[in-house]
Amino acid sequence: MKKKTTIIIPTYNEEKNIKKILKILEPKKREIIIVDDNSQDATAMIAKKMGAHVISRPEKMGIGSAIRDGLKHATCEKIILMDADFSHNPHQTKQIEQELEKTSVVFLSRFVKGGGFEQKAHRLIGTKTLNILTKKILRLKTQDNTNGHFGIKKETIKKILKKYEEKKVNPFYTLYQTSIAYACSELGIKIKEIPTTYKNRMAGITKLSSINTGIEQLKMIIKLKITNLKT
Ligand SMILES: Nc1nc2c(ncn2[C@@H]2O[C@H](COP(=O)(O)OP(=O)(O)OP(=O)(O)O)[C@@H](O)[C@H]2O)c(=O)[nH]1
Ligand SMILES: [Mg+2]
Repeated sequence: MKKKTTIIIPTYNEEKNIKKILKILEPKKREIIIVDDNSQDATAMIAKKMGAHVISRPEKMGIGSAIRDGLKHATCEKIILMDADFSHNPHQTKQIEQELEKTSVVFLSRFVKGGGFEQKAHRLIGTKTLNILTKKILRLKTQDNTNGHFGIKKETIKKILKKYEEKKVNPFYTLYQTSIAYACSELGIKIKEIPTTYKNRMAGITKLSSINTGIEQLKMIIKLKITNLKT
């Protein structure tokens, strides 16, 4: 039977999480694309063994470009983007797929009723502040625009990427969900937000610097703000 969902996961040294998460995501039923940046551990090998499609890149090149490269290989009508470390709940996959039967874009939101953020206080404050700034400056209606866990129809993301290409703006940076939210808002594409709880990574260490991500995000929201996607 033809698979209906592609799940794209960027990875860098996630050998302690990858087997468990792929078991839940079921590569037999779904097209799973792992974009691995030359992990120094067994991440790529385990992912291949479990039936995922592994795109191996020569060095650590960042999440945004990993998602861009993963999307180039996605063949299914429904696309889900998420991390490998269980911060994003893999058990919500079926729910996202069901929502994508009815709507084009589904955001998993930590900041709507029923959502949660189980992390240290300083992370919560940093994430919330960045989210509030992002929402206010870009006049977004969605409550969570930086989680990185969402579902989107292939035709919708194609339309959005074409728009960014026309405007010569690269939408693929670390918190790239914001450029999707902004495009939806400007182009009148409805987003459904469903609650989720963001958890501490299950195993392994972080690969991102919060400060660099924050600075990049501030630069990007200014860049997006001056980009008119409506014409
Ligand atoms: N391909 C690729 N994947 C990356 C890169 N940096 C991080 N990742 C993956 O992107 C996802 C998010 O990175 P994390 O290190 O969990 O970042 P975070 O969620 O801010 O930090 P944690 O608190 O540790 O969860 C994980 O699946 C990482 O393995 C990269 O440069 N390239
Ligand atoms: Mg993480």
